[in-house]
Amino acid sequence: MMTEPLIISSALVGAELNRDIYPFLPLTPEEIGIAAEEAVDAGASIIHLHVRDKEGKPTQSMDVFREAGRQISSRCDCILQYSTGGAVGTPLAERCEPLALKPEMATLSMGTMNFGDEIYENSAETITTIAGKIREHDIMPELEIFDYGMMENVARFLAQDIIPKHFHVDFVLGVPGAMAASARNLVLLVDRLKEGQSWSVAALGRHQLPLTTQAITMGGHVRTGIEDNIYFRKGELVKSNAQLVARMVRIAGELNRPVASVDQAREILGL
Ligand code: KMH
Ligand code: ZN
Repeated sequence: MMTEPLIISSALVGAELNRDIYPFLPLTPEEIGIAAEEAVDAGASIIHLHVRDKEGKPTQSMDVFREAGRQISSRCDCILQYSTGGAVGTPLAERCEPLALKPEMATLSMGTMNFGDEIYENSAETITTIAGKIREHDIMPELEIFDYGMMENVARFLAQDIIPKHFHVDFVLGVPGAMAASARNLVLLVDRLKEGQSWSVAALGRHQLPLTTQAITMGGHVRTGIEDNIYFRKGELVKSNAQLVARMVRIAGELNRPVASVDQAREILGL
């Protein structure tokens, strides 16, 4: 409902950027820890995490996730949400590695899709394997929905008891080749949810600002961060993840939507 505190998730790193594209990208576990602390101080309660190896390339290595998680947790309390998506083409076994660390949350992409010129593979086998490990380690999944058809997969995998009954839904809109980041599409997707289902939106590039604002007014939650958008406004690069979080907090304030503390976020999500 409208007055439910707003959960802000901060997607700090992603798997698609590098320092040539975005010079302020946090890469080492320590840089990631500092970026997370700044984002949480600014109002984020979930940290959506990807990590990088020593060369700055995306990795799903459990060791690097462990160290990044340690760097974050030593600086601030927040809900750690580890990616199981990795980068396009990351082998399934590697995608699952961070789950053994039992973060409070982990992502679960609900279908195969075009990802620009590439294919982001999430076959039934992949979903079943990742969901199995999420269950084994008692982690709350965030279902990543990039396209409307993925909602059919949610229904199917729920009916087959493959995904847990308790989950959060994140609509990731605007990936080239998948569902466009339009106001109408967000309404369509939200209408497909069961009453009371928690959801958020992550929209790419210039769509991040209008769609997250729309989600605030619709009673949903938001994901912001440079994984999805590196421009604060046209021609001006984002300075830090915290800068994007702070703007969400300001907009929520103007719309009379309180921002959730980390404990409130845990309560809302039933963690
Ligand atoms: N990097 C994308 C191919 C997730 O974090 O779970 C997949 C992704 C989804 O970012
Ligand atoms: Zn991600």
